[in-house]
Amino acid sequence: MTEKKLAENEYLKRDSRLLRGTITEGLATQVTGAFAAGDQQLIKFHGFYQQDDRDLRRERAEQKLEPLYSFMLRARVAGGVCTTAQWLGVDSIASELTHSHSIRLTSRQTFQYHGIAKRNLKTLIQGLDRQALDSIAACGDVNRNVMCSPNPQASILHTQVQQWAKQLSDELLPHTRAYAEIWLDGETLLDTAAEQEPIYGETYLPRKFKMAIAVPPDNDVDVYTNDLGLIAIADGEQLIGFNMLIGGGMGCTHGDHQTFPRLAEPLGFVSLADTMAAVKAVMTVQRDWGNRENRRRARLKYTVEDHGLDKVKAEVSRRANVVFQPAKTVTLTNRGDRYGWHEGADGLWHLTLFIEGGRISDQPDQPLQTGLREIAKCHQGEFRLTANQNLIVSSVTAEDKAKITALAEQYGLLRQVSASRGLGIACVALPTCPLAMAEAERYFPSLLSQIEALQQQHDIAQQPMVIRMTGCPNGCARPFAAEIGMVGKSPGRYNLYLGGSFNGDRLNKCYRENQTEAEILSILDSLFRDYASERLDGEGIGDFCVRVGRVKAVINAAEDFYD
Ligand code: SRM
Ligand code: SF4
Repeated sequence: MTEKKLAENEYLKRDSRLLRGTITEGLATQVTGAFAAGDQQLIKFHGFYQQDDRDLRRERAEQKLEPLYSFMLRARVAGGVCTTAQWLGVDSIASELTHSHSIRLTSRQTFQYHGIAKRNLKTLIQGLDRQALDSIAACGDVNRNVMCSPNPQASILHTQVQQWAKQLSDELLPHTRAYAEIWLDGETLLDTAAEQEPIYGETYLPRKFKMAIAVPPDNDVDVYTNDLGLIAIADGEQLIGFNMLIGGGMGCTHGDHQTFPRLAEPLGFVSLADTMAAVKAVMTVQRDWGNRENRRRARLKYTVEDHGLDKVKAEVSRRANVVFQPAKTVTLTNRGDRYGWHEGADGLWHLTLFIEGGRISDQPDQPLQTGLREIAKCHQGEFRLTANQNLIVSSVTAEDKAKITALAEQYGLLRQVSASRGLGIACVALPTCPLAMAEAERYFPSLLSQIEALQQQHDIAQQPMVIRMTGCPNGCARPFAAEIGMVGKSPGRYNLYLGGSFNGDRLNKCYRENQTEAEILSILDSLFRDYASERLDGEGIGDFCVRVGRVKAVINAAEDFYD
């Protein structure tokens, strides 16, 4: 029998000596700002990507210069919790060691730096290490940053769930010492043959793996879009277990109907005692059954589609020695973050700030980065990053509240935004993302202003709408789980998706392809007009689109998303 040809990355991982490759040699080479092609894949497991400024590509090529290479590094911050002391370190690293000088909060509760020169990578990673932060497994074919509902004001349960996010993150880390060796001057293992990766094995997972924990009634982490979602189940204020869901993901490729976004489906309820074993079993089933030939079909969502949920569930039960109970009844109603001050169940106060596009930099009208730095200097608590690219100044005592409010006002951090803008997310896209087909972060705010004007015109400005934009169909701002999604097709053109549910439990569907700004606004104008006059009491715009037949409901993604 001839051996199946695996995806190129499989051989790279196998031959990398547990993620070492020739990264050390590449780091020492000064003739290029880049790493060797194979290492460019391996560095992702260490938390960073090679990029170049796409705005400058043509100019550099005309000057016969190599692209202006730099690196994007993503940290791992389980559940998004970072002390203010850590933040000060994170902030000074941005100023000293990146060209962008900014910090970018991501849609998975962590932060990224853009514009790091190769020569600064090691210093930067060591700087993070001094803050007890790292970037290992922030990217690559491993379990990524574990998300959890960050709103500590809502209930005591959040503390318990946060501990679970941390525990899952720690337990599922790769065991390779490559990160410590290369970046932290750890002792070099001469005989790497003896080194083991107990969960992952030498070829790690077939693809990235994502996990999130939601605390009902909030679905602020978009739990259904993860490979593995956990919904916290409590008895009173005590966490007793989770409804476990598997097989979610957003990424797809325009024109390739073998790929599609999908929402996670329930396996059932697991007690706390069984949770870790069940999570590990899901990961090892995906490790062993996932598609290693075609990376476009390699996520757990396709393993579930191809083998069937029942078969995957039976194998997970067998490996974990867990019997899933029927999923408990829960209702998720909220999306997004609750801006402003809120008192927590523990009597402490939490201030949620709107950070447009997650970008933390100083702008003339809003010195955001300086403002957060000043708050971090005088507040001994935490900053919590949200899955909507926002930030919570967390655990403030009643006595300190006035001081924090004054600073937030002084630096223009208390920006009031419309209900829809407050729910909006856009991915990074241009100029750094190599996969972007159109703008997102840089363009979304101005498009939203025009959408807000239409909402006002039709007297529906108070109606919260989940509107999201990405520069390509990889789905980094989870656009297919929005009520209105816009996905880049080419410069200035987007596919428009309608009909997702407000709480994120139904995908949207393509309404029109390849639309210009004028075309999008014209469609929304007529949609908003109809919605204003025909909507039912409490009906969201996504549900409306489905009820009046603008789009068909997507019930089964594999069958309905493209039909
Ligand atoms: Fe993403 C690739 C940015 C969340 C699906 N994503 C990328 C890269 C690294 C481009 C690349 O491969 O070279 C982007 C870097 C842009 C830049 O310049 O910074 C990128 N993704 C982001 C972030 C920063 C978007 C943001 O604006 O916040 C998010 C970082 C999350 C984090 O902290 O870990 C981000 N990416 C997501 C999400 C949302 C989520 O996870 O909740 C998704 C959809 C969910 C999913 O995974 O299905 C997502 N990113 C992708 C994909 C498609 C994966 C797939 O299964 O097809 C790619 C491309 C790939 O992996 O080949 C991708
Ligand atoms: Fe880049 Fe596409 Fe992700 Fe946006 S959705 S950051 S354009 S990969």
